Amino acid sequence: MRVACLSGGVGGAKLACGLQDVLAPGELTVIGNVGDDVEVLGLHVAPDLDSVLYALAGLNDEERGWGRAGETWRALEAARHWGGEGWFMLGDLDLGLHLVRTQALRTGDPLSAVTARLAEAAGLATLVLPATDDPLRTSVVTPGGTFPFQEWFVARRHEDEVDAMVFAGADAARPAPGVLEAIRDADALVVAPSNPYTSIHPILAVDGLRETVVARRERTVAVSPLVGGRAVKGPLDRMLMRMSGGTSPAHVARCYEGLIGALVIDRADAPAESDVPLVVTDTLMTDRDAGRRLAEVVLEAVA
Ligand code: FO1
Repeated sequence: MRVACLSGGVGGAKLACGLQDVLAPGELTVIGNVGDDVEVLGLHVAPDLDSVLYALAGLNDEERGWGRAGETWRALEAARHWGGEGWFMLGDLDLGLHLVRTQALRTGDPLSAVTARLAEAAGLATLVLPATDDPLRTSVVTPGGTFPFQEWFVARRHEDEVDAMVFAGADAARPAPGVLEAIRDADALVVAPSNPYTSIHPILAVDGLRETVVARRERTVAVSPLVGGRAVKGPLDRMLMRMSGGTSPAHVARCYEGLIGALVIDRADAPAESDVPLVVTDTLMTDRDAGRRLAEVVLEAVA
């Protein structure tokens, strides 16, 4: 069974792990958001792709949610000591990946080729594709101004309310090689329990992506990132309330209007009504087994 998964960072990475565990090697393709990418200390950091790579390879820090397990921070301490920027936490192990990626990008390799090499180095059979190789950067429009995504998320601790998102470069961004084919040819397309506004919409903003998903909507299932109307992590509940007027499954489904054939929701959010069929299960991925169980339910929903 061929499965494609649209994914942001932490929640997406967990479900991708579950899908990888229940599928045969090579059956899963993860298409990751690059709108959160940021240049720090001259290095190209791709947080969502890295969360997926690290989780699939079993290298991720489960408690923190991002970065690597067993991380140390000596290089960052040294950078701060010498007056370098220190607001974005880059660990020593993590930095190794950013060095390799940045060097390859500087020699002209596309992000998709570099990501494929990183996945291969991690021993993954799963294909990890950036949505686009072209520059696409998310900014967040707030009452206090418009901020680059990571400035809002990390430096300002996503405290500002959000009025809108801007995906700079989306007009010119073409899908990375293999992205449209993976979406079109998959037996099931899964939209991970990531923040629709910050993680999934920038993927869909890439040229041809949305249309390709619309064309196969019946075999596409999204997993709601809410449990009991609250975000498992991050600012999604506040964003939904302000931009969509509520945090029910119907409000989540509306973020994917015309794109999905079913929405998987947590038991804590049922009973509920929505324009798309709802599948009720436990969506909280507290450990790898829970991710595997959720993956099974998700795949059954499109069978
Ligand atoms: N999140 C934070 O809240 N603070 C950080 O300093 C931080 C550093 C960081 C470094 C590498 C990386 O891959 C992710 C990192 N994240 C950090 C997480 C990241 O900002 C978010 O997970 C995503 O961009 C949201 O999907």
